[in-house]
Amino acid sequence: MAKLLVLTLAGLAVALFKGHQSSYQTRFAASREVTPVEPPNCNFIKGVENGAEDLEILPNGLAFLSTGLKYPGIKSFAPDNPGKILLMNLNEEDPAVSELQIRGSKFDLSSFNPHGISTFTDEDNTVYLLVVNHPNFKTTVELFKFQEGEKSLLHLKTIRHELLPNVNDIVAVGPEHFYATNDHFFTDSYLRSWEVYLGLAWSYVVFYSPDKVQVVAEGFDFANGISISPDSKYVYIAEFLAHKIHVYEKHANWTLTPLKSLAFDTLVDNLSVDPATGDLWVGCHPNGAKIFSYDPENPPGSEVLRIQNILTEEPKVTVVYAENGTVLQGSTVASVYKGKLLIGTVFHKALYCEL
Ligand SMILES: *[C@@H]1O[C@H](CO)[C@@H](O)[C@H](O)[C@H]1NC(C)=O
Ligand SMILES: *[C@@H]1O[C@H](CO)[C@@H](O)[C@H](O)[C@H]1NC(C)=O
Ligand SMILES: CC(=O)N[C@H]1CO[C@H](CO)[C@@H](O)[C@@H]1O
Repeated sequence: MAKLLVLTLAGLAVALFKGHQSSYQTRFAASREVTPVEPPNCNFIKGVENGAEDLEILPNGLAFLSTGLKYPGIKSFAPDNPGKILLMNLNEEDPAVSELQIRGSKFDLSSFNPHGISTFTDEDNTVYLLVVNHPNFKTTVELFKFQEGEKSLLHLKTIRHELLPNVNDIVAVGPEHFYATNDHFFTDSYLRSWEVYLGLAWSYVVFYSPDKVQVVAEGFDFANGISISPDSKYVYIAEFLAHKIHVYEKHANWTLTPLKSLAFDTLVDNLSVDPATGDLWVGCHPNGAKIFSYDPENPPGSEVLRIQNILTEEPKVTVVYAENGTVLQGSTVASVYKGKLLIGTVFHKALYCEL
């Protein structure tokens, strides 16, 4: 009897392990091959060597890039250097990046670990940059005012809240109003960084304003990128390990209701919306397992998708860029400006392509 019990338990353990293994294979797209797709003219952006996890292009062609992310369990080529915010003017012939100086006596530059970024431009054309920061593996959202003439960011405020424990990405809808994805995994707890393998779907989305903070969507297997439609009516959320993009309707009271979801064969990271067309541009990880266990001999690939007509019955999905990591490792974000495509990565380089 005891023997039978042991055998049953062993069987159960094997079944659980197999089940877990196959869910791991699927969630992390561990064995997917990449068929290369390359736009005709792509060049590395000089000066980006330690990732450009997030980027945002203003309607006037100025692009902000967050660089130097240290994410628990993920490769960094410069683990001791603080992160930076870079600026690039896409109207220039051969645009170069320059570092934005950060001003403000209360801001600690040495622990700056920027992650998702988002801008908000008010009626007076003042540009605010909101940056998810992880000083000492905690989460804050930093509010800066962009001072274009001085090429600097003036630090105005640090936002912390118990409903913002491990933020990945944000999308600003006002200088101090934003939606944020809490991915659940960004902490200094070593154990927590392994929970990503369990598929707990404990990740959620929060609306933040100075008066009210509330959970507006939950139950995600790693909520990652978040963005908003040009008419501000819809919020798009990338569910990284479930390979889905969810479309939510946004209400006047800031709550969200689910409208539809699209499934993909790749890990969807950050989303950007082309203000001119409403198309979604998605930075993806075709084989996510390689992101979480970095091997320079077999690096993670990159993939960029364009989604047209997402609200219709038949959205059109195009692979615009795909590469096995020989050129570009671990793409996270893509955005377009006047026929040019900018692609950022977690810890590697950034590409600038003609479409
Ligand atoms: C927010 O607005 C939506 C749509 O009008 C409504 O269904 C919902 O009950 C409202 N929620 C709250 C908490 O007021
Ligand atoms: C990646 O693709 C390049 C060019 O297509 C090829 O030479 C290389 O062997 C591939 N690497 C891997 C790891 O598949
Ligand atoms: C290029 C781009 O738009 N990236 C987006 C990544 O996600 C953050 C948070 O939603 C956006 O603010 C960025 O704009």
